[in-house]
Amino acid sequence: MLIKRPPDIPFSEVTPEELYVNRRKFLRAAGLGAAALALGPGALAACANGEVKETGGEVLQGEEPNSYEEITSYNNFYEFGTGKEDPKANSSTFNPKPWSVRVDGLCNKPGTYAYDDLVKPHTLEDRTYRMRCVEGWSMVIPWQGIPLSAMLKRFEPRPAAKFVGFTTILRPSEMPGQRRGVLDWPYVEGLRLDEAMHPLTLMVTGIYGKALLNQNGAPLRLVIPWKYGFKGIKSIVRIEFTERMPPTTWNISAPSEYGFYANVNPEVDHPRWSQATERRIGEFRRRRTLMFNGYADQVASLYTGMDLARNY
Ligand SMILES: Nc1nc2c(c(=O)[nH]1)N[C@H]1C(S)=C(S)[C@@H](COP(=O)(O)O)O[C@H]1N2
Ligand SMILES: [Mo]
Repeated sequence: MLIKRPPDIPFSEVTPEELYVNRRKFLRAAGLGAAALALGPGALAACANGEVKETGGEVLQGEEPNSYEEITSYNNFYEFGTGKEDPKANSSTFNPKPWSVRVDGLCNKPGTYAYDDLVKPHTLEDRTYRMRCVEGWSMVIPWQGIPLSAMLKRFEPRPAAKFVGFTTILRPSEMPGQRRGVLDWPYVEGLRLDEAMHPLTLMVTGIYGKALLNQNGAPLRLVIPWKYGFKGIKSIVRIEFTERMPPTTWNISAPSEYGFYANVNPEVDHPRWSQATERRIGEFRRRRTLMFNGYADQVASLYTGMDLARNY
């Protein structure tokens, strides 16, 4: 679905948040909401370069997106401090331009790719996803980005590649958290290649149609909506195809608490707290957490035969 805007008004003068929320209300009023927004990934024809289309990540009844203010002021990004308000307060001097990503490991097209080379060949898609943090809070976020599969295919992963690892920038001069040993820096994450290639997995460039702010992981960050938020590594500078499972920062930090898979699962508690319910930012009553964060129909088959309590 194309986001139509009046031809004379530059995008920057439209308030994206109003545009998105009003469009949803309109769709719902027309009785189209669920159907129009529940289209599976790839259900719509690709459109020309630079345009935006909306697919995948159905928005359910009673789950309005969080506000731009909420999404950009309540964050986890330990490079800028451990408090929820620290990333916004401490990231204004971080400079994500210019940006490039080193691609290496088991692929035929390794190299250092400039941001524009990575992003420009693709159509940006709008995907509103339910997001669940391992600490027990959640949001609904209108991401904008590129299916990770489309980006990775261009590097031609070799058959021996079974995993893909990601690394956040190491820049202690602009990231005060990296001047302290709270975590092993740089932050690293990883996915099994089939998880990385799943149509829901997104390399994100924006929120509400605006370029990512520093606190949300500018200029490129991952989003895997059926996994706990810590898998969604921010400010990525390296992508590596590997045969073996790559190390992941929270697993290194506390292996008995954070595994490699980190699939949202209300039945598998964190050793120090239950994962059965969550607090949606902006709401008072807790919600029940959904298996695979509500994306079980799309992703459960990735884990057939796996013991999800062991592979947490
Ligand atoms: N590099 C890096 N990426 C990170 C983190 C971090 O501390 N450093 N925090 C993770 C956690 S725990 C969560 S919940 C999400 C939060 O993303 P958001 O602030 O955009 O909502 O980012 C993830 N990505
Ligand atoms: Mo998190």
